[in-house]
Amino acid sequence: MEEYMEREDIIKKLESDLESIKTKNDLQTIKASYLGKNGIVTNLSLKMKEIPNEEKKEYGKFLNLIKEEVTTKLNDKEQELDKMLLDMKLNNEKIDITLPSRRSLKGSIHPMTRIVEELEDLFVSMGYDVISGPEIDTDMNSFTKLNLPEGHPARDAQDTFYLDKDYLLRPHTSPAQVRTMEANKDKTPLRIVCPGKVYRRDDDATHSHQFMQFEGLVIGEDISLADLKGTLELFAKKLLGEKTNVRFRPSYFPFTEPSCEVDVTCFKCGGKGCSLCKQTGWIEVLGAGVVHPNVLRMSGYDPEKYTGFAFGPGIDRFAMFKYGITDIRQIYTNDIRFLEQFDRKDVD
Ligand code: 2U9
Repeated sequence: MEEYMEREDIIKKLESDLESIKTKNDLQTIKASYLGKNGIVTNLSLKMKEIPNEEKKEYGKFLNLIKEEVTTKLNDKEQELDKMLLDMKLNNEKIDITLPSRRSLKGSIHPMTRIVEELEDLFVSMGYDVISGPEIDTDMNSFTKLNLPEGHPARDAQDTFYLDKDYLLRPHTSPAQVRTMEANKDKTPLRIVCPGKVYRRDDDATHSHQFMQFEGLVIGEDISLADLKGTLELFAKKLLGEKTNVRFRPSYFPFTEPSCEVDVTCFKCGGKGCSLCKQTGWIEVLGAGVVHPNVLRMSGYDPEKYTGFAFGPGIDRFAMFKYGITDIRQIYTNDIRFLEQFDRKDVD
């Protein structure tokens, strides 16, 4: 009877101990004070040796009962605590599904990519292949094989980014065409266009270190200046509008002979004369010409059998004209407010 009273007291004390706890750590402390090394229940077990033999069985039953009761109460409290902590966590992480969602930023096609894709489609429809090449290339592919002899001003380190004496950041995409000619070994017709970034050392208000070119090269039998004229007229009308006129002025490039510079009707004033075209009605858009026999020979094409034409526009200004971009830096600085305008259908 005495033992049963003691059991009730222990359970009451345990209940009151458990009442105010808030954390699992508190629970661990209480568990240790009942079932741990010097705990209340553990000490009761140690008393067994003092109990007379005839009462040992009864005391054993009492010990089992109290251990079971204490363990159950501690486990119940643990479950209660787990539930409370989970409820608190869920409450803190509650999402109000009636709130409007945050706007997620959508990608858009960059204006330069649009121009490149439009030009690629046009030339692919005329039977050209689109090729590419490394932006770091050799002095040999970039100059020597294009008939630019040593000592030519364009080879000057003041105009070109040299990495060492043999390697440079390509100043035009022409070395990629040289590579394609050499890989094709005299096979014709060769019709290729090569869009890509090129690098020059001039950087005044109207030039940037890096710009985008879209060079083209055709090699075959009986390819003439007339083919070049027809191709570039089509190119200008498709890209800038059917009313666009084209004019050819004689010029000089080491890799083409004869060479010409090509003007188109001013895209701002339609040919009347304005500040953009300096009142001339024309805008220069590219250089072109008939491929020099030395260039054909150096990359494995027999100039006695084949002729070719090449052209090389910088295409940044086409994007500026098409999309009404007034500052060329906007093309390269990737300001999201600028770029997201090109998501709209009406820019096409
Ligand atoms: C090979 C042979 C010939 C590519 C050509 C031009 C004319 C030209 C520059 C002028 C100003 C581009 O924007 S710019 O810097 N280029 O005028 N480029 S013909 O001729 C080649 C290319 C590859 C094998």
